[in-house]
Amino acid sequence: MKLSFRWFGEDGDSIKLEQIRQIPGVKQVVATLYQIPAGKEWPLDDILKLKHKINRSGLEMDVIESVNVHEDIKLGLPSREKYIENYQRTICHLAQAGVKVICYNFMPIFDWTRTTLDYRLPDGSTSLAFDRNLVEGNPEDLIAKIEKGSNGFIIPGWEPERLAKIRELLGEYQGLGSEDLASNLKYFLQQIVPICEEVGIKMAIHPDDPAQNIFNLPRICKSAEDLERIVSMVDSPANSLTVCCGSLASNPNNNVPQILEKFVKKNRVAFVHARNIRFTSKFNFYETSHLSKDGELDMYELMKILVDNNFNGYIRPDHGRAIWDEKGMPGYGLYDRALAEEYLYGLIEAIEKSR
Ligand SMILES: [Mn+2]
Repeated sequence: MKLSFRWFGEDGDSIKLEQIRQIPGVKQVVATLYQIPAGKEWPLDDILKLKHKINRSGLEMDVIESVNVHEDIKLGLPSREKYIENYQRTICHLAQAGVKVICYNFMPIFDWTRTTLDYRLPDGSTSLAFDRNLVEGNPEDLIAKIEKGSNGFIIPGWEPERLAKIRELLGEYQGLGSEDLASNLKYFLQQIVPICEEVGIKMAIHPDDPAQNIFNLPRICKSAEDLERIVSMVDSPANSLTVCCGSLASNPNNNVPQILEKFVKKNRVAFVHARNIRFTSKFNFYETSHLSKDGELDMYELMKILVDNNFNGYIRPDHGRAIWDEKGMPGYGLYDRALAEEYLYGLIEAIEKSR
């Protein structure tokens, strides 16, 4: 199992590669070229430049998160063909640069959704939080709130060009049901998985975050049944999952350890996101430190499933709290995620040595 750390690049992140290198046990950077809009091909040169920069810092770039999927692919429009071709070429370029896993998601319009970016915890730290009431009304209220609370960073998934198109996109999704969305995902996977097999890349779909419906949009990746349907769409290890423990936990009906174990045993987990949350009511929650005692998830139980099943994929801490006065991108500061890495490292070492 390889510990990794998400990094948004020199222009998009306040954290330096040199700092990531000093986190004990971390060798892998989960990288991106997030200035490239969804649907565009990622040029090989840009990918190689990014890779070499990471390598020069003594780190490796096996995982990309995310290569975003153009909305026309999710909507199943005829124009999807050219975006799928671009995606196919991007896959080939990433493979040429030695990338092994591509994390992506198939959520309509919105990437991860929180309603508060600075929820205050009893210890004075802040974290991301979610209130269902705010995702049932007008999305523009939420967008304004998110833009105000992002510390001047462009939050991946909430890029200005995407937000500007929201009203238009909401209209386009009118009448598209979850069965339609699922068949559009299947079509997409059928076009790309054979290429992934050829070049040695695993696609790893990230669950809907939160794993609940929002703004009446279809969501098809939020339960064990959904994940089962997705891995069956194209039966290949190249059609794999990112098991984001915190996302799946945000639906109280999900049994996260059971889901993790089921798909690890099937060899369909390429990437794991570790994160913990605490419910404030049935569907509302805030993010906590990674510790088992702070949240709903028993992190020891999750790591034990991975170690016991000889999981040899990639894992990273997901969002962290803002602590020690750090002014970072909400959810993606250095300090709390570095603490989380050491916690995960400690759990894994202890489980391995007690076997
Ligand atoms: Mn995640």
